[in-house]
Amino acid sequence: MPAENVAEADTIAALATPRGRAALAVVRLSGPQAVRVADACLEGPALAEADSHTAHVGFFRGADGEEIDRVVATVFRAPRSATGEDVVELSCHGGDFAPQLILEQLYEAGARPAEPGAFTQRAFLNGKMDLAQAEAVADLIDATSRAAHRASMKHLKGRYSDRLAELREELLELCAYIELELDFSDEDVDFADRERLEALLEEADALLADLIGSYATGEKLRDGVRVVIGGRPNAGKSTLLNALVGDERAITSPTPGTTRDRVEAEAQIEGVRFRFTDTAGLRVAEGQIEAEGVRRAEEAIREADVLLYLYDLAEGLAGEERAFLNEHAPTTGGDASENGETGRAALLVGNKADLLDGDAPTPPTSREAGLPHVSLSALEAGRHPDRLAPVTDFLRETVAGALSRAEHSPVVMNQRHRRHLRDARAAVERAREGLASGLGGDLLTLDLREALDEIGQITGEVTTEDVLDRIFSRFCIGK
Ligand SMILES: Nc1nc2c(ncn2[C@@H]2O[C@H](COP(=O)(O)OP(=O)(O)OP(=O)(O)O)[C@@H](O)[C@H]2O)c(=O)[nH]1
Ligand SMILES: [Mg+2]
Repeated sequence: MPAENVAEADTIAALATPRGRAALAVVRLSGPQAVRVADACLEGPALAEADSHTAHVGFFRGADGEEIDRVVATVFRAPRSATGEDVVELSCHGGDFAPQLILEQLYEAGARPAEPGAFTQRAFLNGKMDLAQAEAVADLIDATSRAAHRASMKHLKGRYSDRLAELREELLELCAYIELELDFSDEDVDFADRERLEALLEEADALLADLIGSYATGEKLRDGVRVVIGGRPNAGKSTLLNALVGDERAITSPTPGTTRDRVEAEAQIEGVRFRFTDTAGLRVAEGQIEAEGVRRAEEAIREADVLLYLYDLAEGLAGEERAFLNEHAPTTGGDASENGETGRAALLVGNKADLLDGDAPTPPTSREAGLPHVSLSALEAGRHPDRLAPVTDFLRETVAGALSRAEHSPVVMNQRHRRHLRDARAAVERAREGLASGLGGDLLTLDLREALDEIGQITGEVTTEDVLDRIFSRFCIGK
């Protein structure tokens, strides 16, 4: 079980804020000796007598008695602290020296450097949060968009854990029914109402499928939506990329074949992170480098969540482009079972609308080559971002389902969780089949116990030292 026995835990210290120039920095201490170690270095307050949740100003002194900094020490007594142990947080001045000198002195006085995630690990071991919530702390720190931040905050508050706990309860209840039936089998008492069992298993199966399916959403919230801009040379792909990210990231020129390699840039649209890739124009290449560029472009299109396929309105869409789109364009619900409402999508964008004098731009709802179709002028959109609306509205649309889902129910953002959920679901399905084919109760409970075990590994009810070490090593030091 747990990597660190709470009773034996020593006292750890680490810098909780980034190094470098800043107004303040925070050094954290946690463990049975936290107050003693801090007191040994402080002049002024006597933390040993301080109440929990109180702050004290004092001078922090080095080994030779030299004043290192004036600090505020905040005391949190076990178990009413973030880690469940005695915690002292020292707010000192930022910069490269004061926090480091303070840390070194704390190590001298008996604390030990904290491993990455050690504070959160202790919080988990002391029952302050479950494993899924502890992982949500790491996700929160890593969040690169408002949407990802919001989803991890939900996990941190325990909504996801509650859902898993309910499921676990139901499965436990099922197991209990069946085991009861086994115990009394001599007396021929049928405790387990088969229909109720079937219904419960079906419910568990659906819930697991739903959570597994949410991973496609979770991945997009966590890593951003991959949008690839494809099309023939000179269609205006690089111009569109620059307009979308509001920066001259890619070189544009009237010479076809300007972009040779992928160019990546990011933008946040309504709190969602979009990762745009501009690609080499698709055509029969004139040289080896361009051929490689075209190969990379095709690869990027295959991997994209969203394809923006650009063409020059004056030239129209060529027959071979239609054929290419037919074969390669991602379509909504490509992988229906796991992609759910966040399926891959493609938009056809007729570009250089400014050059078509008189002709009205294509209405946003029209379809072409089986795809939704809009038109715009990427060149003008670079100067007037509101003219990007036909494209940004579509991008927003592709994640609207994902976002509203994230608002209302838990979204799995973690690969480890997905693995356990899949294994749990496989076990539940085996149990369902077993039940249908009249399998014995003892074999049924084996499958159910396995499902329980898999779910328990997500929240940390069932875990091993290795697993914990791996999970917490992802964290930053001081967290
Ligand atoms: N008038 C007009 N010109 C545009 C528009 N979009 C792009 N262009 C011009 O078209 C030319 C090609 O644009 P790029 O963005 O370099 O085209 P590309 O698709 O990236 O081309 P490759 O990298 O060669 O594949 C440049 O001279 C752009 O200024 C537009 O909406 N209107
Ligand atoms: Mg280009």
